[in-house]
Amino acid sequence: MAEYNFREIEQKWQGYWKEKGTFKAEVDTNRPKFYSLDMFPYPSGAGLHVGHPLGYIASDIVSRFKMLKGFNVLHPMGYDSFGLPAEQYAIQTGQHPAITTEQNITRYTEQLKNIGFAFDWDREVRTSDPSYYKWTQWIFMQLFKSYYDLDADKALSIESLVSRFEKEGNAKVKAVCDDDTPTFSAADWNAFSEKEKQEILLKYRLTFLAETTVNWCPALGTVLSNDEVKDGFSERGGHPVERKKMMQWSMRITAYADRLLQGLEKVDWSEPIKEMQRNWIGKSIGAEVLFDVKGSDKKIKVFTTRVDTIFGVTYLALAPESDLAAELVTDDQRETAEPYIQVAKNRSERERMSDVKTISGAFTGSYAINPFNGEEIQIWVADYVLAGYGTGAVMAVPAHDERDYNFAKHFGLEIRQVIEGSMENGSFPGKGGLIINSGFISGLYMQDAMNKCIEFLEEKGIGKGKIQFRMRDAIFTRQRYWGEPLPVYFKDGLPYLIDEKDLPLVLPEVDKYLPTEDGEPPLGRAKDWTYKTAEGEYPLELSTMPGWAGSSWYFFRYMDPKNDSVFADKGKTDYWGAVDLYIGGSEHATGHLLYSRFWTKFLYDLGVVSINEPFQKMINQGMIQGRSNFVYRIKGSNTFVSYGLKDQYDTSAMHVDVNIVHNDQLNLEKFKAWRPDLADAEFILEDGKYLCGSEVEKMSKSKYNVVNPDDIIERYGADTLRLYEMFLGPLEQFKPWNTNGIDGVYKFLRKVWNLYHTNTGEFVVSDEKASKEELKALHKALKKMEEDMANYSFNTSVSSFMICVNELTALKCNKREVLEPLAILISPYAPHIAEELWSLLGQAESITDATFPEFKEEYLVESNFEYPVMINGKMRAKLDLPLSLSVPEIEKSALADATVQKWLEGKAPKKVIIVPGKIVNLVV
Ligand code: ANZ
Repeated sequence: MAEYNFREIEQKWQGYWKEKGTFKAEVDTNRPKFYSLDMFPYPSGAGLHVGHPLGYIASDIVSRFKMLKGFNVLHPMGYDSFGLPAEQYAIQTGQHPAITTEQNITRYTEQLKNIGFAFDWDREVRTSDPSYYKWTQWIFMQLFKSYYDLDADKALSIESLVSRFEKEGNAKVKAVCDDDTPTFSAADWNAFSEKEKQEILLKYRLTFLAETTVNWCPALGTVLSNDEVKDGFSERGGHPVERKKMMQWSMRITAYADRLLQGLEKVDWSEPIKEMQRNWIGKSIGAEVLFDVKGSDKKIKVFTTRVDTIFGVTYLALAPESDLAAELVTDDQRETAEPYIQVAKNRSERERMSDVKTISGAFTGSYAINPFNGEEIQIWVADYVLAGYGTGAVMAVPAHDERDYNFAKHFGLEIRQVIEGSMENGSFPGKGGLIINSGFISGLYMQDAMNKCIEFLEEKGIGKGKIQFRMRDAIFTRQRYWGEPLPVYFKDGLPYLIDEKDLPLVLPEVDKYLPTEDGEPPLGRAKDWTYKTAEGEYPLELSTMPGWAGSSWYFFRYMDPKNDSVFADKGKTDYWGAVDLYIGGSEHATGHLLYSRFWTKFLYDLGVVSINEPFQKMINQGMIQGRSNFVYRIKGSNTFVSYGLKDQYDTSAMHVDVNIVHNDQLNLEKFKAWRPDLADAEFILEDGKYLCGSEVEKMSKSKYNVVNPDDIIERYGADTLRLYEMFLGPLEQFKPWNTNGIDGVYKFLRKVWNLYHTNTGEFVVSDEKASKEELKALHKALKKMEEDMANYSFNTSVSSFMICVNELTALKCNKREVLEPLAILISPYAPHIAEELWSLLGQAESITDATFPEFKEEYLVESNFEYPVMINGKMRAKLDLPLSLSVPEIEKSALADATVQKWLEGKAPKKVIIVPGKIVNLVV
């Protein structure tokens, strides 16, 4: 083979890896393990574009590098294959989502295989496969059968809770449960009916059914999670989202809030992602205070982080959604308050939160009593108070809280300063923290004052210290078809689990993928969607699980993907442990990454896995943006002007398909063929070319800037694609896909090829010893690779390969001693060409079985020095001498040199001055 024929080479080695099972991973306790994971894709209909494989290439390089370093590497790939797009498509076309999904997966797999990833394809998982979701359902069942015990600080079985209730009731049980859980004795419990008992247990179960306010998207016909809603619209499709109360399954993720927070300290993730999780969890330490309502037995509970400001409270404010708000409206306030409440209620919290400019609210007409000083204060309803946070009510301290301050200013309410520094003079809440004119806490500092207030509250039984989390329980159901059915049936209106032996509960067939006429989810259309027990036949749950269910534990399934008796064998999960490197987008910061941490901690509590945190190290790759190209049409004509001349005409810019532009030059024939209306297009060229303008934008079909990896591979090969994606810049950075530099990368690979081949294309390497320069060029690159791998810096390694290959080319190096390690060096990045060269070098095994060459510092130190030889103050010669020579040895070599002898004209120098490592000076 003469030329670098990437097509043949890549096909050959992809075939070889498949046939030999090169990347098959098995437990091997003699070797250290390395678990390298990519966020698995949702197989969409559009296929992969060049942005998708960026992270996969990086993790593949690390995986291959670790293999060369002797690690047993687990590097799997699979599909997150339940989800909305396939279902939307099914609604439009009637095609079963399973068929669409299968087609998309086939296409994705083909595209991924073309890139030459070191995936162990035998471990592929698909979340929509019944053999997979059997275990998603199983995990759901375990959550239903568990509660969170605060004394044990872990999940325990509901059975153990029931036996405590039987013996001692629930007064002493410290567990996470619904706020409205009643206190009962053992006698009460034992006297409860079966139905009553089940209702109580639902208040404790880690997954439970309850009426919840949800984000309802009428256009999509489903509930969405908070992270699927952006500014009041669905993230997918951009449809309006409303707040609505519905019976929903939830997951009590809040039970794990503290552990989710603490666990962040142990993982190696970027600080911004950790911070996003911390904010999402939102731990606040404060107090709850009960206020009496004047002339009523109603009470208002507020949550405050600054109970020390209690003497500065000038009004209370309630969320518009709270039932209490409507109840407290007095007759004389009805006319203003009621219409306000109606309007405010229908604005979602997010909408209200993002709209900080509009201040609106209304006085209810009722008064509350401050328990610290007996003062009567007005009760308002206000937009800025969120129903779902704390207690949905605030004690307002306008002097020290910005939102209260703005509200009080707007409505002319009292602003009373009780701490040094106040909003009135631009001081932030409680700066200084010294309490002034505040009854029994005057003269104290913030923390002491708070402690004293809490003591007072607890003594009087009107409040307590309270830790509040912003995070809510996660809603777990969707009124959709294409998801996991919940393994639940209903008896007397209460949910029960189906028998474990009946798993998987397979998704039934339906005639249409739409809700039923009575607004039930699509599963309501299924025939016989019932569960038969010895006692009778019961209806099954009609909602399905959300998108995040299957992706919350897939990393365990990869360890043991075919197991039918457990979700993954403990021996295997123990061996592979946590993911050592997780690469994926930062858009999952608060969704997937929290849910999977939650499920991992739960499985840990059950004792079925030994790890507490699933992802030890994570890198979030930046998005690859599109680089759009433009042509400029003279207005009202079909003539297009080249970029450099466009300002001389009145033109409008038009996106042009980047695939018919090369190095910004438009291919005129392809342009004419692109669309019928362009067939007779005319051009005004510059230097005989039509040059396009360019701009960086999101990669999208509508901007004609989508680049398909298949096209790049067809033209340059997968190795070029891999190197080029890494060469674009640091992995974490957002960067445009700019094909202009790709030729250079392709040429680099040809240069690599040519090092091992003669001009006539013969493979020739010599067994001669390599020179110092040759070894130096190689070892510089080896050293750089080691450093770069430790820092996950990929673009810099590509540059160092280029330097190395240029140096070796200049040295005309074809020594085996250098070219063998060179092939190993580049193999993680460009595995196909490396394998080919490796086999040409006479190696029988795959290059992945080689050992990464150790770099030796000794090759990097300069061993020789080029001495300038000065004769009577003029530089007359240069002498390349080892630095190890002594002064007399240097003198001897200098005097023996032919050029020096010529200048000395046979005379002996009068004076010899030698500075080792610097200069030789001769005076004659
Ligand atoms: C009095 C006060 C005085 C407050 C002061 C702050 C500063 P974080 O830190 O986010 O937990 N708050 C409580 N519940 C609320 C709700 N449902 N909607 C809107 N605001 C609410 O915030 C806690 C603080 O936010 C609480 O402490 C309360 O105002 C307000 F100088 O109480 B504070």
